[in-house]
Amino acid sequence: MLETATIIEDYGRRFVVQTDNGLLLEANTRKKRTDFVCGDRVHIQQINNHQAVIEDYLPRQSLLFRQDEKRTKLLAANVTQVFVVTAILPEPNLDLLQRTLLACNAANIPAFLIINKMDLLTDKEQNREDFYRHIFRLPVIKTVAINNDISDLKNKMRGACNILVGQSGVGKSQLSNALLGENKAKTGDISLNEKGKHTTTFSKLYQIDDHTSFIDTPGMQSFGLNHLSIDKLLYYFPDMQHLIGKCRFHNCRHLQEPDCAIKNAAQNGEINQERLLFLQKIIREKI
Ligand SMILES: Nc1nc2c(ncn2[C@@H]2O[C@H](COP(=O)(O)OP(=O)(O)OP(=O)(O)O)[C@@H](O)[C@H]2O)c(=O)[nH]1
Ligand SMILES: [Mg+2]
Ligand SMILES: [Zn+2]
Repeated sequence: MLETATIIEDYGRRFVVQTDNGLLLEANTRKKRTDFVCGDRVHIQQINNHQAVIEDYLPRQSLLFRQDEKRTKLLAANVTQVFVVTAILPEPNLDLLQRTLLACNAANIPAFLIINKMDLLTDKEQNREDFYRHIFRLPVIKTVAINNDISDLKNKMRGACNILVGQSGVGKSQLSNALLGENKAKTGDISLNEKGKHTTTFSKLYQIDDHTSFIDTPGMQSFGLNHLSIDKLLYYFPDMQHLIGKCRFHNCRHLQEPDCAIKNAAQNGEINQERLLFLQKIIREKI
């Protein structure tokens, strides 16, 4: 008999599921299927007291994923809010950040930006916060995870299925522990992370209360956007959306074309020059 469960730990091919009766089971897939992900609601066949096979997933409310030439990497299913975590240290990877936010917009999942490690603040950081607000038009939440200074985050998460994503070492697992009020997630030293070693190696879904959950994920280094089509790209740039359809050519790629509304706007300071360069970089990847 099939039972319904939720994937709460995701090791790629191996999973832990929680049945609707609260039972935790190790689960594998049939035929090496890899199209399941943390947050998925699934039908399972229980094998014994601690093992099950995942048969299929139920319709998804949302799906966050990245895609490069080689493969599609699912990040989470059914999340209703994404928290993109940055920190004062390590230095934010702006390319990764912008890509992540494009993917959130494309997946139609509201995003928030976290600046963690505010205890390490310097003057430079103020500019960065303004930049984020201006460019991404997103709520910015400041936290100090090590001091459990996360009340804004907790409020924003309430009642939603949330996910923490971002580069390695920004404090996603430290935030997870602060949210849970106990040290369940392993946290790591940044110096190790800088050598490319990620502390968190699998995604895990935690329940805060009956209506609130979040997923802690492994750090990301890249974010492929192969799945976004050129003609829809501008819709995912909140700072450029108003210029859609204003270029001389309807199929303008905003590169060499004359009378390009995007390039003009960047020239007169209406949109940020770095954003134009980022847009052009993404477009060049697609032609
Ligand atoms: N000063 C300071 N350090 C913090 C804060 N939050 C986290 N850290 C430290 O930053 C380091 C990395 O934290 P993690 O939570 O492991 O980072 P992560 O984002 O989960 O990293 P990955 O699992 O590799 O993706 C640890 O040494 C934490 O103690 C903070 O608010 N302030
Ligand atoms: Mg972690
Ligand atoms: Zn144009």
